[in-house]
Amino acid sequence: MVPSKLNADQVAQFHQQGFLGPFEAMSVESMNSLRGAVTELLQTKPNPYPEEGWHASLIPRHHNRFLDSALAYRLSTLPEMVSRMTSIVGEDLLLWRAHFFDKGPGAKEIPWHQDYNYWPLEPPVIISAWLAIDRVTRENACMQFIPGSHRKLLPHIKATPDMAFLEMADPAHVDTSLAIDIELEPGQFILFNERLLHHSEVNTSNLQRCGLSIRLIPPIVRVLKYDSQNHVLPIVSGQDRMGFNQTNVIPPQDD
Ligand SMILES: O=C(O)CCC(=O)C(=O)O
Repeated sequence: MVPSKLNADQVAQFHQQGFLGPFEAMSVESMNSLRGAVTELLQTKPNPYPEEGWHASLIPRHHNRFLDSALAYRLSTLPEMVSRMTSIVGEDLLLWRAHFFDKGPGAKEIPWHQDYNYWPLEPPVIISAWLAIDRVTRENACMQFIPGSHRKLLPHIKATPDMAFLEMADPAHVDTSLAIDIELEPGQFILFNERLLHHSEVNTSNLQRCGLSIRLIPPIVRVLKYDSQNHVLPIVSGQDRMGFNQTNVIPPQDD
């Protein structure tokens, strides 16, 4: 089956709100059947093990596992997701990063932030998808968005120690009364812009809350700082006509 594209109205809606979705990348049953394998993966160390400490929230076991795991590569490149992402940033796309945000009971709050603030990309053009591994609801700290907030860049300041990140959007500029909950079933995903304000609460439930954030860039974007010695960007759609980034990689294969 040919994977779905977005129509012009949907692309316009994405530009207006800074996000779009949810959409289904795989059925609830299919995602549930992979849950055990994801848990096992997140317990293994990637090899080589990247240096730590360059970003407080990025646990190496959760970061860029598409480089060493066929399962993570598959989840990061699901056709129904990548195809819709091409509708927003064009047919040629590289997989820059993928990170499992695996929030267990008691996991810290992720502060309000715009991803743009943190990223070593020039120009900072990117499309993100957040793919639900678990059922994510308000109860287990689903992501929250502020629609339309991508139209303004906000100052980011040092985060308070109770937060999962080192920097956060200055609370004086964030109107949390506008926040909406992004509740998703396993296998659903939401697309969002690199400037959209987003956040998630402390997970006060006894439920795990895992999602995979997938970041694709068009090849006109240059990565200014790689995440680890083995960080390479697989071409996941079209071709790389620029050659700015390291793309020469054979993705991990299922046995
Ligand atoms: O999973 C979360 O709660 C936050 C994820 C996030 O900040 C992101 O995907 O950019």
